[in-house]
Amino acid sequence: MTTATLYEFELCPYCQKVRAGLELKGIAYERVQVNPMNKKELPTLPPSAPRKVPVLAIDGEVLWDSTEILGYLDAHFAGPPAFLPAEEAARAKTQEVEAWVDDALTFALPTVIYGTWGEAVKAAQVTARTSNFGFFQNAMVRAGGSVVMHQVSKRILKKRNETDGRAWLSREMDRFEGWLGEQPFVCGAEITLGDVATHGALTCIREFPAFTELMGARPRLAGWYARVAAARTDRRVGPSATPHAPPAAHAS
Ligand SMILES: N[C@@H](CCC(=O)N[C@@H](CS)C(=O)NCC(=O)O)C(=O)O
Repeated sequence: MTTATLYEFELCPYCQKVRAGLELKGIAYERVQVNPMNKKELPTLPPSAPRKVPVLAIDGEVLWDSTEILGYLDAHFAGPPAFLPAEEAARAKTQEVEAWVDDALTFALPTVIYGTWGEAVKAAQVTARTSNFGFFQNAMVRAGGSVVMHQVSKRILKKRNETDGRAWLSREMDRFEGWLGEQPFVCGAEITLGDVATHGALTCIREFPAFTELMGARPRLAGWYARVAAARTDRRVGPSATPHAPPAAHAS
């Protein structure tokens, strides 16, 4: 049986895309938290590969880039679900949704994770809790991480000509709901790549108040999120799967 190792950061939407893909394909995987400062846990990569996460070691191969990894999983683990539908228009649509995840959603999400000081402090705590830091690095991340992350969020907003992360995310989710329409999944009755990528990326904010706000305001999105979460739970193999139960309380 295939067992994969995913090298990741907990709050990285690209890594969460891959986790969604692995779970939906029923592939058991282990997670290795990579230290963002030196990335020393990463396996040997060819010089052409960026030293970024996600990296997936699977069946003797080392893969990087979330889009490439999902493509590999779909090619080698035929499904169900098949991430790419056979019909051309559906295939183009689901690829468009994945491209939107990579180009827009993954940039909007950090601005609601790190947007306020309270959120940035919480995010630094999540990173410190889940990473392989030594005592001093851990203390540094808790103290300094929130400042850095808050700055990162401000920089993204400026670069994208946005002023309010929540308003931006809301517009992006309007777009997603437009693709979804009244269907169970973006291409109809079956989960495809666009669902995998969007669900994975949104998983990053599930511990944050913005997630509860978003789902509370959008029953159609909440229904879709729950359907994909149920499929991930049903098909997952092994203990590493992402918990999807909404957190009991949201400390900010
Ligand atoms: N296109 C890549 C993007 C990966 C990426 O940007 N990863 C970020 C984390 S969210 C990273 O590793 N950043 C560390 C760095 O740039 O040093 C993918 O889809 O996997």
